[in-house]
Amino acid sequence: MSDKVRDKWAEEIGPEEFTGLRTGGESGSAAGLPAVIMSVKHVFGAMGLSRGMKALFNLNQKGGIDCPGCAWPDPDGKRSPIAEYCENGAKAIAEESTTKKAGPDFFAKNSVSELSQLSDYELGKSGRIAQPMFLEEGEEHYKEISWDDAFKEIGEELNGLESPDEAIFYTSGRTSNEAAFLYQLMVREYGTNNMPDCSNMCHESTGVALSETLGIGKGSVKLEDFYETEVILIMGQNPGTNHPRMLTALQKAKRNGAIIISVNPLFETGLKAFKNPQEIKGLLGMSTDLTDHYLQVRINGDMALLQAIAKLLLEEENANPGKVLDHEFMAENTEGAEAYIQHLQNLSLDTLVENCGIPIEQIREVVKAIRFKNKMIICWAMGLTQHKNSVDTIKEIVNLLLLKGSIGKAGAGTCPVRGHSNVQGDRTMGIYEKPPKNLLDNLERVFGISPPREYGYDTVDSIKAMHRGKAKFFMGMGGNFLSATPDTHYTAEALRKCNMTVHVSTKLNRSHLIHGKRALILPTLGRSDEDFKNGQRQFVSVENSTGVVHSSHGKLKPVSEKLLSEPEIICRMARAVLPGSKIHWEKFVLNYDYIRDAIEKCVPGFDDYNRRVRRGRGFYLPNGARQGDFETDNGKAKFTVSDISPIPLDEGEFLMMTIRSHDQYNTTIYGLNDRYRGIRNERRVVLMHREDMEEMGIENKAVVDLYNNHGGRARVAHNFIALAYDIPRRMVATYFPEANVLVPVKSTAEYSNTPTSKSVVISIRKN
Ligand SMILES: Nc1nc2c(c(=O)[nH]1)N[C@H]1C(S)=C(S)[C@@H](COP(=O)(O)OP(=O)(O)OC[C@H]3O[C@@H](n4cnc5c(=O)[nH]c(N)nc54)[C@H](O)[C@@H]3O)O[C@H]1N2
Ligand SMILES: Nc1nc2c(c(=O)[nH]1)N[C@H]1C(S)=C(S)[C@@H](COP(=O)(O)OP(=O)(O)OC[C@H]3O[C@@H](n4cnc5c(=O)[nH]c(N)nc54)[C@H](O)[C@@H]3O)O[C@H]1N2
Ligand code: SF4
Ligand SMILES: [Mo]
Repeated sequence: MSDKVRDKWAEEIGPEEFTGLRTGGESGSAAGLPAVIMSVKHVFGAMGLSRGMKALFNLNQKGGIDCPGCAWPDPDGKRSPIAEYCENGAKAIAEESTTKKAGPDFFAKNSVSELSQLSDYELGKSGRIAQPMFLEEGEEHYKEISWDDAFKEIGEELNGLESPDEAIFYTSGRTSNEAAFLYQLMVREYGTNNMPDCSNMCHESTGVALSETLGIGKGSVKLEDFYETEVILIMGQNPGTNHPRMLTALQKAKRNGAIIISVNPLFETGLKAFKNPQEIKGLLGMSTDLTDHYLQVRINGDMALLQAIAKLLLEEENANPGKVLDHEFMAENTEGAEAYIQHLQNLSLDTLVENCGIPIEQIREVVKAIRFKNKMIICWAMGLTQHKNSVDTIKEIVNLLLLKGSIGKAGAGTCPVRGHSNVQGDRTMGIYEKPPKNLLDNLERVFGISPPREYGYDTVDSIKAMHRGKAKFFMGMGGNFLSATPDTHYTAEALRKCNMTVHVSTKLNRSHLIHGKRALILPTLGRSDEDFKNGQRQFVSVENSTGVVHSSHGKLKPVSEKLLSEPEIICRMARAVLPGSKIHWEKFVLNYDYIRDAIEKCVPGFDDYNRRVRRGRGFYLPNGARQGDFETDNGKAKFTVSDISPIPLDEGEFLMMTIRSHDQYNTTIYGLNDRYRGIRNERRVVLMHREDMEEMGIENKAVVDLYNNHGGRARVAHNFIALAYDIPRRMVATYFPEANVLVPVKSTAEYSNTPTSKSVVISIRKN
C-alpha cells in the first residue's frame, strides 16, 4: 500500500498507534463500589461539583432528565431518590454535559486534517460544539456561520438537486419523539423516504422477525415481567456494560426464583455476578450470582443451540406428555406448529451440537432445568442481530417461546434490548425508509402534503448510493455515520463524493472530518440542556425498550447561547428548504405541545398525548403481542422453519465479532479501559484462543494485522495486539469502531440488510 493511501486511510480511522496495553485484574462481578467511583470521577471531572450533582439528582427521576445512555426502562413505581442510574448513564451524562466547549478559536487553531490525526477518544475531549460551523469548498478550516446562513446554504443545495431522492437524511437514536416526528415530516414534504437510521445496523433483524411472526416489531415484556418469570435466557448481550441497570432486574428475578441462562462466546462479567451499588451489601462487596447455566456458544451458533433445545424439549414432552409443551396455547393461538415439530424431528442432534459448540450434557442440563417451566423471557441484543441469518435466528427464539406458550402472559415474552435511548421511539415516529401506509395517509390528511410512497434507502443502500453518485447530499440528525457504518474506507469514499454533508451534533466526531465538498456542523442542545421557549421550559419525550413513552426535562444551563434545539433546527431548516410549505413550522417551536398534538393526529397509540406524557411514569403504547393478540394476517402467531447455515472458514480464516468495551458508547470513546474483561489502556486488541495462537506461532501480545478480501476489495486493519482469551476456537473479538474497516459493506443480513458486524471473516498475519 502506498504511503499516500495509508495517510488518507489514517484520517478516516484515526491513529493506529498503541496507547500502552495493561492486562489482568478481570472482575469476578459487575458494578459495586468501583462503578460508583467511576461514575463520580467522570461526572465531576467533566462538569464540576454543583452542575454534576444537579445532573445526577435529576437522572431518570420522574420530571427529570431521561438518561441519554441506553433504552433500558425505568421502574414504573418507586424510584431510588439518590441514584436511579448506572455507571454508564453517569458517563453518558458527563460526556454530554461537560462544560468544555469547542469554540471558533478551536476550529481556527486546528485544520480538518489536523483534527483527523486525533483519536476518537481525543476528539470527544474537545468539548461541546458551541456554534454552527461551515467548511467551504477547498478550505482547510471550519469557520463560524450564522444559523440563517447555514439554513440558506442547505436550502439552496437541496433545491438544486435533480430529485429529492438524491438526498439522504440519517437519524441516530438519541433524537426525541418530537424532533423525529418533525424531521420525517420535513423530509417527506421535501419528497423522499431516504431515511436510514442507526436501527438499520442494530435491531432491524429483530423488527423484521417479530413483525412477521408476532405482528409487532417490538418486544412484549414489561420490567415487572422479570419479577415473576421462571426462566430468563440472555443471548448475545452484555448487559453489565451496555444495559447495566438490567442487572438490578436480573438480581430481583433471581431472588424471586428465576433461572438465568446466558448464551455468549465470552464469559461476560456482568452476566456472572452483580454487586448492587444501591444496596449496602453490594457496596461492601457482597455479590449475587446471576447466571445458573453459562453456555459458551460459537459465534453465530445460536440457531443450532435453540433448535437443539427445542428438539430435546420435544423428547421431554414425549416422556412426560402434556407437561412440557403448551398444546392448548399452540392450538388456539399459533399456526405452523406441526411443520415445525416435524422439522425438529428431522434434524440431527449431533449436527446441531457440533454447530453451536456446546457439550450435549450441558444442553441437556438446561433442558432439564426448564422443561416444566412455562414462564420464560428471552432477551437478546447485537450478538444475535448482526449476522447473515439473524432474522431466522430470532424467529427461532419465537418458536421456542411459542412451544412453551411463553408469550402474551405475565412473566413471559420477547425482550429485544434496545440500544440508543430513543431508537424505538424514532421508529414509532416514522424514521424509517419503509414507512407504513397509514402514517403516510395521515400525513397527507393532516398536513395536506403528498409524501412519496416508494421506499427509500436504508443505511447500507445509502452508502452505496452515495458511492455511485446517485445521492449527493447527506444529513445526519445525530450519530457518527462514517465510524458506525461498515467498510470505513468505502463509506469515506462515499461521503467524500457528496456535494454537501450536514451534521446536527453535540460533540465533534470523525463524520465531521470526512466530509462532502462543503460541510456544516449544526450544534444542538442535548437531553440534559435546558430548553426555554417564550420563557417556558420545554420538555421532550422518548420511548424505552418496553414501549413506555415518558418525558425528559433538560435541567442544565447550555454551554453556549448559540445552540438550538433539534425541533427548532428542523423547523427553521424546513422554512429554508420548503419556502412554499403550508405547514405552520413556526408554531411548533412556540411550544412543543403543538408537536405532540400533531403526533397524536398521525401516530396510533398517542391519544391524549400531552396529558398522559405529563404523568410521571408516562404511558405504555399498545402492544398486541403482550396481550396475546397477534396482529398478523390471520391473527395467529407463526412458527417458522429455518435451517442452520454454518459460515465456512478456509484454512487460516477466523470469524470475528466486533464488540463494545466498557468505556465507550458506540463511537464515543469515554476511556481506554475494558475493566470487566481485564484489558486496560488499549483498544487495538484482538482476543484469540490460546491454541489458535500457538498453531499460528503468534505469541501472547504479539502485534498482528487483520485483513480480508471479501468481494475482491482488500481491507486491512493494521496494528492489533493479539491477546489470549477464553473464546471458542477459530473465533476472535475486536472492538467497534476500530475494526469496522474490515466489515464488508456487501455482507449484510438477509431480509434486514444489517451489516454482519458480528460475523466477519478475516485472516491474521504477524506484523
Ligand atoms: N455503555 C454502553 N452502553 C450501550 C452502548 C455502548 O456502546 N456503551 N451501545 C448501545 C447500543 S446502540 C446498543 S445496540 C446496545 C448493544 O448492546 P450489546 O448487544 O450488549 O453490545 P455488544 O458489545 O455489541 O455485544 C454483544 C454481546 O454479544 C456477544 N456475541 C457476539 N456474537 C455473538 C453470537 O454469535 N452469539 C451470541 N450468543 N453472542 C454473541 C458478545 O460477546 C457480547 O457479549 O448497547 C447500548 N448501550
Ligand atoms: N462493527 C460494528 N459496527 C456497529 C455496531 C457494532 O456492534 N459493530 N453497532 C451498530 C449499532 S447497534 C449502532 S446503534 C450504530 C450507532 O451509530 P450512531 O448512532 O450513528 O453512532 P453514535 O456513536 O451513537 O453517535 C455519536 C454521535 O452522536 C452525536 N450526539 C450525541 N448526542 C446527541 C444528541 O442529543 N443530538 C444530536 N443531534 N447528536 C447527538 C454526537 O455528536 C456523537 O459524536 O453503530 C453500529 N455500528
Ligand atoms: S441502564 Fe441505560 S438508561 Fe439506565 S442509567 Fe444505565 S445507561 Fe442510562
Ligand atoms: Mo444500537
